[in-house]
Amino acid sequence: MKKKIFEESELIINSDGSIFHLHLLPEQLADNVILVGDPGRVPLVAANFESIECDIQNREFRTITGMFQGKRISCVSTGIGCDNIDIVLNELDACANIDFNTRQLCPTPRQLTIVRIGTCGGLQPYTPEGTYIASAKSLGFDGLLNFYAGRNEVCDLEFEEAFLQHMKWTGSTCIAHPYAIDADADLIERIAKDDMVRGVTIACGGFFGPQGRELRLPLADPNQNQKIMDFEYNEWRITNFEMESSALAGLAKLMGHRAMTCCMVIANRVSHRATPNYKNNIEDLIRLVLERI
Ligand code: R1P
Ligand code: URA
Repeated sequence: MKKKIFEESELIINSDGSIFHLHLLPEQLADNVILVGDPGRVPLVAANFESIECDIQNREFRTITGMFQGKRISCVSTGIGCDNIDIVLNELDACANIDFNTRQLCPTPRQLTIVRIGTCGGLQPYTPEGTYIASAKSLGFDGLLNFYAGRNEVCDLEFEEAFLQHMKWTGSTCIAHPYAIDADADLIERIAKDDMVRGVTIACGGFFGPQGRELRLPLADPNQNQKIMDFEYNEWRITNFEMESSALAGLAKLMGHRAMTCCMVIANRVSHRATPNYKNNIEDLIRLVLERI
């Protein structure tokens, strides 16, 4: 069978041979990848490395590859949101699995291990500020995974249906049709020890309305957050809001990579408290993940 060629418009490669947005050469990508939202968090992760191989930045995407306790690791910033995760995951996967010279798939698939370290909002009394939450399951309020074939084969359709019914988001009152997707179970086992709550994370396409924050604009569903906090299904409860875990878990699963997200709670929506100066506290979470990845 003739091998597929990825055309110039579909796989955009810069004149120096690097991938379009990340500016990364395939050989600069390690098998272990830490994703962070804030580009300023990349040097914080890399401060733990014993040696640094490359430090590349374009737009909000900064990558530092280096060695940590004998493991080669790339730390990449994604900026904010699921749309950026689409760019980062597709470009990392292209670096790992497409030969940029021939524009064809590499003969042997390469699997990446990807852990996102982020911040989030806690939704339960037992997830106060400072709690580390590993997203065993994510509910995507974004529509990203719906654009890819195979979405139904990797998603938990019963969970999706139970959530929709509970929210009463049906017919003309349907605000979103979230997709439910599990993180890589082995990776969760390895990274999420007793110091992390294993939970269900809602990944939102926004920080305000989609997370039930009401400033000047009223919400379409004024009871949204209360219903989310009350939702229970097979002993699962929704633990937190952030903005990337669903796209990461979903795309990684479809591509054959192992991925998960763990976040530190910086605001709790039950107690209405927040810790905006979290930068120092997240260093402990970074260290835990580096040691366990
Ligand atoms: C919003 O403030 C951002 O913080 C969270 C959300 O997912 C969103 O990206 O994650 P990061 O701290 O990784 O950016
Ligand atoms: N990140 C989010 O997406 N939501 C929060 O409440 C805090 C951090």
